[in-house]
Amino acid sequence: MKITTYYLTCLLLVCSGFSLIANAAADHHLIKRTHDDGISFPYVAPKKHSNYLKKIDRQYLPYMQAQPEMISAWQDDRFGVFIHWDHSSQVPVSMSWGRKGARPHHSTDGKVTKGVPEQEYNDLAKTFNPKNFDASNWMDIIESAGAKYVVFTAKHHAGFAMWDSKVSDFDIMSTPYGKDVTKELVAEAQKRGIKFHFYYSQPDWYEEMYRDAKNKDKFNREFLFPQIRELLTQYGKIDGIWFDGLGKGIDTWYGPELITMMRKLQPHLVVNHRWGNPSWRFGDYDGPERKIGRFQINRPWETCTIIGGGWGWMGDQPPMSYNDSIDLLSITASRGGNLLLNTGPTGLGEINPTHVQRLKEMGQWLSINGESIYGTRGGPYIDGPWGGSTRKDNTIYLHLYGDIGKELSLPNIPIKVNSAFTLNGNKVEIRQEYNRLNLSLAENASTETVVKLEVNADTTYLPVIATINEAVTLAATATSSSDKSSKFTAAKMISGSATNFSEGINVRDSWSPEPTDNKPWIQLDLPTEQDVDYINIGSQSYGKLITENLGFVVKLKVAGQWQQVYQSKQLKVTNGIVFDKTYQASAIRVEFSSAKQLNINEIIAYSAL
Ligand code: FHN
Repeated sequence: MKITTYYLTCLLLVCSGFSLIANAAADHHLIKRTHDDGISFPYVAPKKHSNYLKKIDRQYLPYMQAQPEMISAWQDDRFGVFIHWDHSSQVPVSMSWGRKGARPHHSTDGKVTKGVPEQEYNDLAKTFNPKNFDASNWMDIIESAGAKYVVFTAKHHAGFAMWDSKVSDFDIMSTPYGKDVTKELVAEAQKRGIKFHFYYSQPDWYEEMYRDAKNKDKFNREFLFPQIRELLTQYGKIDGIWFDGLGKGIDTWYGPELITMMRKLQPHLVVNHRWGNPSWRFGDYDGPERKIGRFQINRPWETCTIIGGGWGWMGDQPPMSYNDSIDLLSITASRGGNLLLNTGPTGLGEINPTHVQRLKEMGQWLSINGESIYGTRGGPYIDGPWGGSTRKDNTIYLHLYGDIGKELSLPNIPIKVNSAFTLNGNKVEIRQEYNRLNLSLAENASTETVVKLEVNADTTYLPVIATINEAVTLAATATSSSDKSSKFTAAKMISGSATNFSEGINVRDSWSPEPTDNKPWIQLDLPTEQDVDYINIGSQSYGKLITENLGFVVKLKVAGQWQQVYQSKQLKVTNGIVFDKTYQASAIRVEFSSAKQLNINEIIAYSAL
């Protein structure tokens, strides 16, 4: 059977290859491969990356990437929990960014006007005594979430070391607590088979050697390298290092030499891309932050974001909604990425009970649907407002997080579907008719609906299948009932630029109405009438809980007349909508039930393929 599958797969490849060549013959530029389409194999690194490799000492080359099997195992894990915790967790401020002090070699240095005064912030080490910290309880929580790895802040930008460091007195051993919490956490994770990665900020806003720009060599040799060596020799098997270099170039940290030292100490390490400038795409995976990455299956990637509040403890902020947490996991996996979801424990060492509850609920969902996440890869369908797909061996999983009702029609897959059912046990009717795959569910789809398609070939080599045409709203003109301020205008939402600085990055622009606006709406006028089958409405960002009952209706202007085509009782972060038919629309209008907590960063309409 395996051989048949193999030859069938080869036949598929040849057919799809011929069709590509046939098309390309008509349009030769299609054959040109770019590193940046996220789909072409093998992945082609940017020129600045490959040119840099030509210049470095050859001895470092074998260490610049993880072993392929380690990367594949990391991708199989799919879901990790991020923990931001240090001495500053005693006060509800943004870790490091909440310190009103120097930020050497950062663009905001000398411009900080708010926060806890530097000395007061640093002196929090003198009172740090997390007497309720329980490493076993933390790892039980991570295990109950269904997470397979943990990334723990060994040292954040403000320089406090959460382990017993001989290189610095600004560490956990110099606090009233005086015990090595890192040692306890690593041991508990190893006991459970949970993989352990250290988050480590190379920039160090406390360490004198770092401040002195003339002494990069001294800082690297006498501080950075020794601290990394400590983390990789004091705690047994470590699975990864998660650098946070704030965009600085790879030579700032003597990158090739550093990674060689690391992999000689722990050969199986997986390392992210922030030991160089992220755009050079060094490291083993890309790392979009506070947003879900694009559909990318030719290079590993991981989205990191907050479950609620901020990175470190910023007061007892609630987590995102359950639906948003499952959407986040499903959309990320469908696009080919891992999800790293952060919680910030308190200064006493407690994880917010509402975060614990949400993580456990994610674990319950994974106990039923985990086979559609763990060990899978993104595709073969490219996601759309309807949902997305993951694949493994002879199985395709359809994550129907969009509001499709009971029916969905997708472009057909070039292999036969032998069976179809939802992972929570309902029958699904599948009709493969020529170039369409049509499915009918027994009940309306919801965030939790995952359809399992068992097919008669290995899905690994299936070419990706697009499901949506180009967005029809990119050149739209946006107007609104009101704009909260010049920072939150309807036009800015269309531009999609990111100019708002938040905890170290710029987050996407968005629209909010004036708080007093009791009939808020936003309208997109299209340059010409367009076919519209789908729409995606993006609000807030993952990690913000919408507590308001925020309902909305969608209207389309068809033949000059407004028609209400959709309504929802509750806005989510990602609102994918599949209309009941194709509409020829010249404008789109979304009317909301309240202005409270209303913040929209995306309204994109598409026609179906
Ligand atoms: O500045 C940090 C921030 O505090 C947080 O640690 C995030 C996590 O990815 N990284 C930096 C911002 O990109």
